[in-house]
Amino acid sequence: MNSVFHIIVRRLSTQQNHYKLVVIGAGCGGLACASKLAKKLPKDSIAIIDKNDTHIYQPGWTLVGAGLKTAEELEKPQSQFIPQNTTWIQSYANKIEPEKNLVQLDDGRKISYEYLIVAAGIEMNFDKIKGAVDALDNDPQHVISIYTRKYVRNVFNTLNNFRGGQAIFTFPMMPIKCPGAPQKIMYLAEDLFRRNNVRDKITVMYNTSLPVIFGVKKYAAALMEIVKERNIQLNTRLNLVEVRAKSKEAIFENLDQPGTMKTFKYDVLHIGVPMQPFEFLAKSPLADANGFVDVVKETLQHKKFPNVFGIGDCTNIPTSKTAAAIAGSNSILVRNLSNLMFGTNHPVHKYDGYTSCPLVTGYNKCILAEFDFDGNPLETLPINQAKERRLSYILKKDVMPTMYWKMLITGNWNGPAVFRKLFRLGGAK
Ligand SMILES: Cc1cc2nc3c(=O)[nH]c(=O)nc-3n(C[C@H](O)[C@H](O)[C@H](O)COP(=O)(O)OP(=O)(O)OC[C@H]3O[C@@H](n4cnc5c(N)ncnc54)[C@H](O)[C@@H]3O)c2cc1C
Ligand SMILES: *[C@@H]1O[C@H](CO)[C@@H](O)[C@H](O)[C@H]1NC(C)=O
Ligand SMILES: *[C@@H]1O[C@H](CO)[C@@H](O)[C@H](O)[C@H]1NC(C)=O
Ligand SMILES: CC(=O)N[C@H]1CO[C@H](CO)[C@@H](O)[C@@H]1O
Ligand SMILES: CC(=O)N[C@H]1CO[C@H](CO)[C@@H](O)[C@@H]1O
Repeated sequence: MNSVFHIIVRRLSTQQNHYKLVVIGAGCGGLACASKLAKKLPKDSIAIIDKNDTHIYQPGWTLVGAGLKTAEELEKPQSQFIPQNTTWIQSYANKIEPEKNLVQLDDGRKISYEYLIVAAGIEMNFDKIKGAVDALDNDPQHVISIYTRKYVRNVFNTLNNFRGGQAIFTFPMMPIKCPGAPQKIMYLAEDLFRRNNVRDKITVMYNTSLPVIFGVKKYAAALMEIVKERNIQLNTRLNLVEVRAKSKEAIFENLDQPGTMKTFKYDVLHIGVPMQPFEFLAKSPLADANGFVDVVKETLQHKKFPNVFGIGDCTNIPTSKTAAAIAGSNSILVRNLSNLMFGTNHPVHKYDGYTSCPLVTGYNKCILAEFDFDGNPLETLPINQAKERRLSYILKKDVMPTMYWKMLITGNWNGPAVFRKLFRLGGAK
C-alpha cells in the first residue's frame, strides 16, 4: 500500500506540466498542425491532449452507409499518428484559463503553455430531437444516421433491405460539420433503390432546415437538376424536432411559422444530427456568443489572446466545417504561429475560406464542390467540377482517404493552392 502510494507520488511529481505548445484535440486539425510544428521544435516542447485512442476518418462514413467501405477500415490507433517527440496526454481538457495560460484536465491536473492550439471538434447531440436516440437504438430497421461510429454500422443494411414506402432524409439547423453529408447519403440511397429494382415503390424526400438545397449557387443549380431528374422531393425550412418510432412519424417545425409543426409518415428516416460546441469551450473566455472559438478568419489567431489559435470544427471561421477546410488553413496557422514563436517575419497568406464538399450523387459519380468564404467556386481541377464525374468520385473514394492519412494529419500537406497553380500553369482555364 505504502509503496504504491510512493510510486504514484513520484510519478505525479516527475510529470511534466509545462509545455511550449499545447494542442487540445488530436483529430484532423490538431494533428495537421502538431505534426508540422513537431518538426520545428525540440523534443518535449509539445503536448497533445486527447483521451480518445482511436482516430477515425469521418468523411468515409458516408461511403460506409452505402456499403462501399467498412467502418473498421476508417479507424486506426491514435498512437500511430501522435508525432514523434511530442507528449500525448490521454485525458480530456475540461477548462481553459487563457489569462493564466492554463488548461485543466478531467483528472484535475493543470497544464501550462506558452502557446495553445484549440482543435477539439464539435459535439453531436441527438438529444435535441425528442425520441431520436430511442429510435436509433431500438429501431435501426427504420431510423438511421451515418453521423456516428455507433449508428453508421446499421445504415447500409437498412437501405439495402428497404422494399417500399417513404424514405425521408433530414438536414438539421446549422452549424453542422460536412453540410453535404445528409444529402450525399440520400443520392446514394436513391441509386441503391434503383439498383435493387425498388425505386418505383419508394418516395424519396429531403427535408432541410435551409431555404435552399445547398449554400453555393453554382452547385445548388446542378443539384436542383439532379433532384428534379431523379424525382426527389425537396422540402425546405423544415427542422426535425421529434421522432415517434411506434407510429413511424417524424415531426418537423416549419421554420417560416415558428411553433407550427408538420407531421410526415416515414418508413426509413435518415437523421442529420444537430451539433453544438463542447461545453468546456462554450464556457471558456475563448468562446464567442455562440460558443465557438473566436478567431480572426484570415489568420486563425484568437481575437483576444494572441498566443492562442483555433482550427477546424470548434472555431467560428465562417466556412463549412470540413477536413478540407483544415487542409486549406493549417499551413497558415503553422506559419503564423512559427513567426510568433521564433520572432521571424516570413510572409503568410490570408486564409480565403477554402473548403470542399465532394457531393457523391451515385455509385460512380460526384460533384466536387470547392469554394471560399463568399461562396465563390475555388476549383482545383481545370474542369467544370459542378458536372457529375467519375473522376471526382474516384478522388473522393480512393484518393482523399490516402491524402488524409499520409499527408494531412502527418504534416506533409501544404494546401490545395499548389495544385490550383500547377493546373493553371499547365494552360487550362
Ligand atoms: C458523416 C461525415 C461526413 C463528412 N464528410 C466530409 C467530407 O466529405 N469532406 C471533408 O473534408 N470533411 C468531411 N467531414 C468533416 C470532417 O470529418 C471534420 O470537419 C474534421 O474531422 C474536423 O476536424 P477537427 O480536428 O476540427 O475535429 P475532429 O477531427 O472531430 O477531432 C476532434 C478531436 O478532439 C478530441 N476532443 C474532443 N473533446 C476534447 C476535449 N475536451 N479535450 C481534448 N480533446 C478533445 C476528440 O476526441 C477528437 O479526437 C465529415 C464528417 C462526418 C461526420
Ligand atoms: C472516441 O471517439 C469515438 C467516435 O466519436 C467514440 O465512439 C468513442 O466513445 C470515443 N472514445 C472515448 C474514450 O472518448
Ligand atoms: C526527436 O528528438 C531526437 C532528440 O532530440 C532527435 O534526434 C530526433 O531527430 C527527433 N525526431 C524527429 C522525428 O524529429
Ligand atoms: C410546411 C411545409 O411543407 N413547408 C414547405 C416545404 O417545402 C416546400 C418546397 O420547397 C414548400 O412548398 C412547403 O411550403
Ligand atoms: C506573427 C505573424 O506572422 N502574424 C501574421 C499572421 O497573418 C496575418 C495575415 O496574413 C499577418 O498580418 C500577421 O502579421
